[in-house]
Amino acid sequence: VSSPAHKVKGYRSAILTLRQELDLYANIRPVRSLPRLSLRQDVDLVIVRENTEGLYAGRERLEGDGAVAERVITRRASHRIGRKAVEILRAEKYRRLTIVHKANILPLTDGLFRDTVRAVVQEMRHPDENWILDELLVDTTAYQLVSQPQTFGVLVTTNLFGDILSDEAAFWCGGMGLAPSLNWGDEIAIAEPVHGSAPDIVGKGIANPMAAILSAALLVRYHWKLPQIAEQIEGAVRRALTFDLEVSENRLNPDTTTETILKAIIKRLNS
Ligand code: XYM
Repeated sequence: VSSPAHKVKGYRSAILTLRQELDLYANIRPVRSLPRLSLRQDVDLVIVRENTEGLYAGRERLEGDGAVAERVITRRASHRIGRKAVEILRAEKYRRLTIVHKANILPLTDGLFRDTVRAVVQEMRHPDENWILDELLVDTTAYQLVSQPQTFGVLVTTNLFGDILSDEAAFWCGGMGLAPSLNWGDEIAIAEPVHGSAPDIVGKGIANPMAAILSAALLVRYHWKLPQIAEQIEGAVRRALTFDLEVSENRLNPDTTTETILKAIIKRLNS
């Protein structure tokens, strides 16, 4: 999960390879307020990120004086991510679905993404469903995720925009240590915290396991279709935060160990 930030011959990111090879085309990244850590308690949104193409297509090359990256958008990938967004919206009873793009600057690629997602959403929508479908430029979305995060429901977007916006939005669940995600295809899913690795704290026993545990809960909820068990796991995390762990100024006490957090969650799972 941590690739070097320079070119290494023959190297390809392991997690990106897994996403592409296993066709894990949707990256589901919920952001929900957590007790005591979140600076506001009214955030409940999900970023549905296309996970196989866009600027992650791996088409980058040196050319003349510079370098060029190709941003690939296909109808097929846009269609299936649009479908996934509607499924998530229905499962969690959200009231708003927002298509996030930059079609003013990228009319061909993001125009195709926006129009394809819009068409599949409208096709799937029943006449008696009354949620809002809208669209927003990615820069405006970035601003509104800071200024009014409580107004969002499901956001559906392309790969790199989803990557960046989900780190930004993770602030509202209480920080990167708490942000879960699910790489999800039709056959296979991989749970993955939004954060990467943290080589600087290896072996110290202080990594926060909550994002990994909440990611496992997503696997249970969506891939194994056991929402009640997912709620038990998520509830245990919330109760551990509410009753057991030391928090000051919306941060876990920096001396809190991985083991302390795990023990608190396990205790609350059983109560
Ligand atoms: O190999 O979630 O360093 O898109 O940027 C993960 C992958 S870092 C790596 C992502 C992301």
